[in-house]
Amino acid sequence: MTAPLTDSFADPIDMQNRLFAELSRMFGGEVPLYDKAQLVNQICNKTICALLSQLHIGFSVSDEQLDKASGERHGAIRIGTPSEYRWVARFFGAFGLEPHNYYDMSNVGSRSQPIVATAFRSMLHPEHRVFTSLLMTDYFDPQTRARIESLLATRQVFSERAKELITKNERQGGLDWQDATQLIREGVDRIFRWTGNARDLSLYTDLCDAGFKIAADIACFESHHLNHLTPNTLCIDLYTAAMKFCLGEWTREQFRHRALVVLARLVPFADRDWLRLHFKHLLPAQSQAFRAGCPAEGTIAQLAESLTRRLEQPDLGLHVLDHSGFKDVTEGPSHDTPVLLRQDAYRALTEPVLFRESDGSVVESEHTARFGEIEERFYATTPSGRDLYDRCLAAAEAERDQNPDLDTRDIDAYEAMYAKPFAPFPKTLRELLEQKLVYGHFSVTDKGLAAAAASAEAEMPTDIIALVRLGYVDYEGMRYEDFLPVSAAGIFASNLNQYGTKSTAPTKPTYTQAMFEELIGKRIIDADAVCRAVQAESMKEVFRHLGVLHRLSASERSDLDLAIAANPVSSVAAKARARTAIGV
Ligand code: OOG
Ligand code: NI
Repeated sequence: MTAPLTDSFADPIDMQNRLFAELSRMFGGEVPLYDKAQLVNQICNKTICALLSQLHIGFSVSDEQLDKASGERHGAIRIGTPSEYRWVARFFGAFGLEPHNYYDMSNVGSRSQPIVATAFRSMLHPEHRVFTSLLMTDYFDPQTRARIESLLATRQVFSERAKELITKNERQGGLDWQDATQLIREGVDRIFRWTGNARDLSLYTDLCDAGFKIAADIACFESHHLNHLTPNTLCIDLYTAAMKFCLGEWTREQFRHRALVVLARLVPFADRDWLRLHFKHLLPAQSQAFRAGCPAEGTIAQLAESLTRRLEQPDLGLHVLDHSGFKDVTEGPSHDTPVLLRQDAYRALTEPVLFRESDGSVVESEHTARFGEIEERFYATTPSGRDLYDRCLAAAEAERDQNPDLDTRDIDAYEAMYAKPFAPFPKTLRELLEQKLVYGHFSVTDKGLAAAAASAEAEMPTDIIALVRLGYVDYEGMRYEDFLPVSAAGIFASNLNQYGTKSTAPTKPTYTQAMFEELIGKRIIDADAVCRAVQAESMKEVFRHLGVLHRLSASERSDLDLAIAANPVSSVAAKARARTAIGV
């Protein structure tokens, strides 16, 4: 058999972008509120860009570029059986989406669910991701388990054509655009589509009554319907305020006040590093060419006023649409701590469902699961950064529990209260790197090279932070590209309106990553190991360029080499640089 020329294959990243754009269109067609929320986000993002162009002289973004920068999505799907899961994993494989990190949701205290999961994404500079859960039926008593499994055994989510295309992709090592387009259609029209059709009302009712809503959400439906599809935003605080205003939860005055606060604090916060995080297609050289500017007198008041006017237009009167309100508080770090990610959402909608029973009868009912999340991503933490985050978060949540509705009474006071426990966290990339709380990518500067050529070898420091301070080395943060088990658990809890699901098995099963990998037929990539390797490779390059590699201590050198060797793909650094600019 002769394989077609590789050139004739569609680029998996282009396929990914096409798939997620189509999924987003599908979701918007099904849920009008989702489409409107996109529009609110776009309008808020434009306001932010208007401010950014005054903070960074030379920065400007066309509508098209902004669409590209904000086209990123993450979805969440919940799968019923290992066999279905293997098909899903292979489907994603055709789009260059590989499993990253293991999430054991059966082990998060009172929020536990019968779920283990991983997230599919590209390893470097991911554009999109899907949090993909597997229902673990052995979490339940034998009778419930048998009922769930026998219903699941009779559904066929992947068509024969989809399976053929997936197999063809693996055999050939790619798909041409004709096949790729068909596979995308299979995903959008069938595999991930919400049909509103369900089966076995009595099982559905029994599972819900017994507190197993998650199992009902998975077993009684005919597809792996997306339960949310999350875009990113340039400023989650502005967006959530705008949504609350458009949904009729906030008055004009409340919104305007909030917009002023949020825009004003972006002035010091949205520095060059912030810009690189939020416009991931921007090349370092492009961002370095911008000059620092200062907004003209009255700019912020003007921006807030025109944003308010736009959101007041009838097309954004979202209160007339079916909705269940917006969440009260944003999850994640405080507004001033740029690590990991911050998320918020409009609450899950109650949607009509038709149960088609085995005796041919059709029963009308409803189901609440699909909701509208949004997120803003920041720097990826090292294990010690993550540890600090977990501690700060626990303290902030304890404060929140002490003051249950401060957020609705006084948002400014709430924010100050929530930010206080995060005070130990530095607020700038430079300090975060100095304290080794986040990962960085380092590169030597012209000044560094000149110094290396001019000065005696022994005078050149071998400490990366010392080199940064001297201006010999430049740095970039790495963006956090994964999920947080605690907030994922909160999402299951809030959109199913159920805090956790207790195991009813004779003995509660425990799950391991190795077991899950066996079930899904793929090795899971450790995202942390990739970040550590990228950082180590960049540091080694810097030391080599400055001629000091041999002066590192044996243990420093072996730390770098071990991190690099643990890298799931070789030559990450080379690939890390190969990204496309959007010409901002
Ligand atoms: C999984 C939720 C996980 C997130 O943003 O943490 C997730 C689910 O609800 O199925 O999407
Ligand atoms: Ni999500």
